[in-house]
Parts: sequence; structure tokens; C-alpha cells
Amino acid sequence: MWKALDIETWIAGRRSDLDRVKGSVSEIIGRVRAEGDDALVDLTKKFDGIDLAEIAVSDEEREAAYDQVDAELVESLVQAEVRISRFHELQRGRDLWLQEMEPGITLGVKTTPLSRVGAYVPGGRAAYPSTALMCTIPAVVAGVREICCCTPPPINPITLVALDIAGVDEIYRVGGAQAIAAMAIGTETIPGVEKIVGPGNVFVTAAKMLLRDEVEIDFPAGPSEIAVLADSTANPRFIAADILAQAEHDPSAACVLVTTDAALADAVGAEVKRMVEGADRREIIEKALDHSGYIVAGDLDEAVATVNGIAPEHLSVQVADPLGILTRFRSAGSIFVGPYAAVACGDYASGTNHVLPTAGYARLYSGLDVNHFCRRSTVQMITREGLEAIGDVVETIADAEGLHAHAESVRVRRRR
Ligand code: HSO
Ligand code: ZN
Repeated sequence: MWKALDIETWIAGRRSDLDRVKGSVSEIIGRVRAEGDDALVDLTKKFDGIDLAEIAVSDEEREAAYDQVDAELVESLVQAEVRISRFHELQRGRDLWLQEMEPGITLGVKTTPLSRVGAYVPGGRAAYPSTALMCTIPAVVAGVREICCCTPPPINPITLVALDIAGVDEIYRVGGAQAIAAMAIGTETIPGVEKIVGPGNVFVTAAKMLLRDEVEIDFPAGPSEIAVLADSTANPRFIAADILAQAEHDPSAACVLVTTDAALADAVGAEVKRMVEGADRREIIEKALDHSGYIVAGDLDEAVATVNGIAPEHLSVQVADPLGILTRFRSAGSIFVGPYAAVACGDYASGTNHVLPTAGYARLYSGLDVNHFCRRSTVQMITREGLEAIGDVVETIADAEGLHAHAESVRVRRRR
């Protein structure tokens, strides 16, 4: 199962087949649009096998969730929240900055948080309290006033606790494409949002793509991926451990080792094989490993180029001088530098965000951060002196464009 990969084929195969589900997802969206809450109840019965008495989670349920969660886990979530918040605070620019560019011309940017956003937190195969934190903390830090969250029922109390710790205002027990449709369009219970963020399966992702006229989305975030770039100095056991960690997420997770050292590829293969034997989620891991493997590059330049071609969600850099090549990576969602930067640290608690573009979308999009939840308006203040400084330039270009009213709007002021 651990094999050399043909990188072109591997990249092509990674795009999940969104087209395949678009028809059924359109139908779901249509039903939510036409029937609102009734459609949510009906679809939840159909897909989750659950009779929804209440779509919204009550405050009492939130409180009660703490009694069902181990105290050490609550404390760990609190500590993760602190670290994630602290890192995201650093991303917050000033609410307003103004700078005099030349006498009489002052320019700046005003940043405004979105008013209302929705986070999708997957359930299904596992409870993901960490994703609950990652999707919502950047919105809290940005200053978004209303943050709602949809997650499929039955909601694990751990997820409720995480959402509560993050400071989410509203929690709804709806999953899948119907949850995305509800947040995008709005129903009787769930008011529509301006932006939807968060990872999900192929149905969730297809719904996000199909509803882009009505709502802003973050980016496609599907099954986990890791690329490891390593040379002969790397520890094969650490690499294998990181590969198994992402492989255990999903049968369609994808892991690739890019190395300048063929012997390392074999050593990692041996470690992977050994570790899979005792793994809890062996079946999932083995399926993921079916479309995983290694690539031996001629030299480090070739290896870096290969990694850039992959545009992986996570990139782990295990070479003698990782900082020396850091600036050459052009398209990785999140970069982990050196032997001790386990990807799992970023998944949970170092403070970076784990909601990242997958399937090569790291080439186009950046991972979730505070900027995703802000709008920016440029600002200018111009005095009479400033107007004199640029007046001729504006009038000349305006006249050349035949837009004489533009030119006149400046002239009329200068004549005064
Ligand atoms: N590695 C996943 C995130 C995650 N890991 C959640 C553990 N829980 C995608 O970045
Ligand atoms: Zn993970």
C-alpha cells in the first residue's frame, strides 16, 4: 500500500466529485427554500434518522452539556481557546488607520466586522469540538455580532461545550446540505447569514458552492491532506506518525511524502506499516493510504516545486535547514516547520487555524482567519491644498476619458 506516486494522476484524483452530487444537493436547497423549517425536520429524519422536536439548542441544554463532559477535557478546550484566540488577536488590524500621504491628502482603511455569520461543524464520523473552536473563534475575535452554528444531530455534548466556550450565540441541530441552505437562505427558526464557514463532506461543500450567489463562503474544505517534505536528516517515525494522524480522519484523506532520499521513503513505509497494525481506526487509515504514498525528487529544488504543485492543506517540512527554504513555499494551507511541529498541534491547540483549503485550493485561498470575517473600506480626506496637488492630474485623465463631469467636479471646487 505504501508506494511511489505518479504526482499528476494523484493531483487529478484528489478533486472530490462535487458534480456527482450537485443534482441532489440542488433538490435539497429547493426544498429548504420552499418549505423552511418543515424541510429541515423532514430531511433530518431522512438523513440523520432523527425526529427533531426543537431545531435550536436551548440555554439549559448548553449548561447541562458541561455535566456530561470530563473536567479535564473542558479545561483542555479552555486552554485551546486561549491559544487560538491569542494567535487570532494578532491578525486583527486596527479598526481605522489614516495616514497623510502628501500635504492635504490623507488615506486610510476602516475595517468592519461582518454582522452575522454561520459556522458549519461536521458531526458524523466523529465529534469535532476542535473544529467548533476553529470555525468560530476568528469570528468572535473579528467582532462579529451574531455567530450561529449548525451541526448534525445528535450533537455531542463536547461540541456544545466547545461552542459555548468559544462564545457562539445560536446553535442549531441541522447537518448536511440542508444546514448550509438554511443558513444561506434563512428559515423561520434560523435567520440567514452573510457568510458561511467550515469544513464538510461533499454534500456540504457542494451546497456552499451552489449558494454562492446568496451568501459568501470561505473555501472548499474537504478531507484532510498532508504533504511531508523530508531529506535524509528526518525521523521516519515522526513522519509516519503525522501521516497516520491525518489518514485516520477519512477514507479519502490523502498523504504524500516528498523526499530527496529514497531510503527515507522506505523507512517511512516500514514505520507506517508497523503503526497501522495497532491503529484504532485501521480500516479508515488503510483506505486513506490506498491513495497515499511517496515521491522521490532529484534534489531539494525539485522537491519544493513538487510540493508547490500539490498545494497541500498541511505541509510538514523535515529537512536540515527548513527556515532556509520556507519562503519558497507558495501554496500550502498551513506549514509545520521542524521535527517537533506535529500537525496535530495545529489541529488542536498551538493556536493556528485548522480550517484550511483542501484539494489544491490552497493555491487560490488562504485558511480561515480573522480577515475572513471583516470588510474593509478605504477612507480619504482631502483639503484644498491636497486638491490643488492632484487636481490637474484628475482633470486631465477625466477629460481624456471623455468624462467631463468628473473633471468639472474638481474644477468647480478649485475655482472657489
Ligand atoms: N486535521 C483536520 C482538523 C482536525 N484534526 C480536527 C483533528 N480534529 C483538518 O485540518
Ligand atoms: Zn486532524
